[in-house]
Amino acid sequence: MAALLSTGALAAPPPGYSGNPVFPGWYADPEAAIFGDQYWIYPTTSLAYSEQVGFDAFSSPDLVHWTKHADVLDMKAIPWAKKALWAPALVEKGGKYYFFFAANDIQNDKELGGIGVAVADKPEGPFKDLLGKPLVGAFHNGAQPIDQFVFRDDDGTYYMIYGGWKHANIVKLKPDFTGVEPMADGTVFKEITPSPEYVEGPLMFKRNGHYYFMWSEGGWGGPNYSVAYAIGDSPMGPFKNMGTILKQDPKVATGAGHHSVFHVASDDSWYIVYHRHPLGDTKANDRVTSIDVMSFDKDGKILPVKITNE
Ligand code: FUB
Repeated sequence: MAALLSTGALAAPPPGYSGNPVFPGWYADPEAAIFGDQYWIYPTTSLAYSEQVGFDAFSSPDLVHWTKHADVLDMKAIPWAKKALWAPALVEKGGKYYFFFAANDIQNDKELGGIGVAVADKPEGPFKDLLGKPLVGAFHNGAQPIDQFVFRDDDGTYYMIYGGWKHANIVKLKPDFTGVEPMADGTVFKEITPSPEYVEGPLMFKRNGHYYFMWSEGGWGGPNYSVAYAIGDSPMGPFKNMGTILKQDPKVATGAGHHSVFHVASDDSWYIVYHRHPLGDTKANDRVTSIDVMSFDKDGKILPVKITNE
């Protein structure tokens, strides 16, 4: 998602700002966005593929009190989708809200599927499919078309970074989000897998002129799922691997990963929003959404995140 950077209107939440998980229910792959004076989280409804047929969203003025918006994008509004709606990415552009999602299982079921985009007039929807077909509907460079993240660079170019199955690609989006177009070097699907450990869940932001590329690694659904990052001077890399910054704490929760980030511009505070498994619960889809503080050292390195129940 590209909307993680606030315009400065929001104040940072007070210390001890929340309680983890931040809202009840099995919700994974949380997308963090700031629209106007509200924080938003758009998660995957974490159920079996056949039951992942819609998305709820949550809004908050303060990262403490959350309002649920049920069914903001329903599978009925996506003619080509049959199941497995995954991993939202949200962008506001020109007064419209764009909801990128993945649908169906092209890997196992060999059916039409992949990354789609829906549009609405409000952050709470209702969102409707924009294209009538996937935006990216096939494997390229070995990357499964899931887990898309939309990054807006300073020049106004929108890139989509995506990929499961241990490969990550970057594509340049057309300005109206109806497709992809070649990048400066003529490439359409450029592989930027940052590490042999990369699994899925990419995210990018820019800070002090550097591009931070984050991702999830470790076993899917397992206790060692974690988040690592790299830094580069361009969205296309090359990237220097900086290591793991979010992982399980056997006293708090396991399988912490597939995250996104809130940046509160008014005081330059950062929060990581991620899913994790409750202690003692080993079911892969039993995932809850949590928020913790993310901070940087003086050289711009991300410090290891302390996961909490606060
Ligand atoms: O929620 C479905 C899948 O689980 C996502 O696509 C992956 O990133 C993993 O979190």
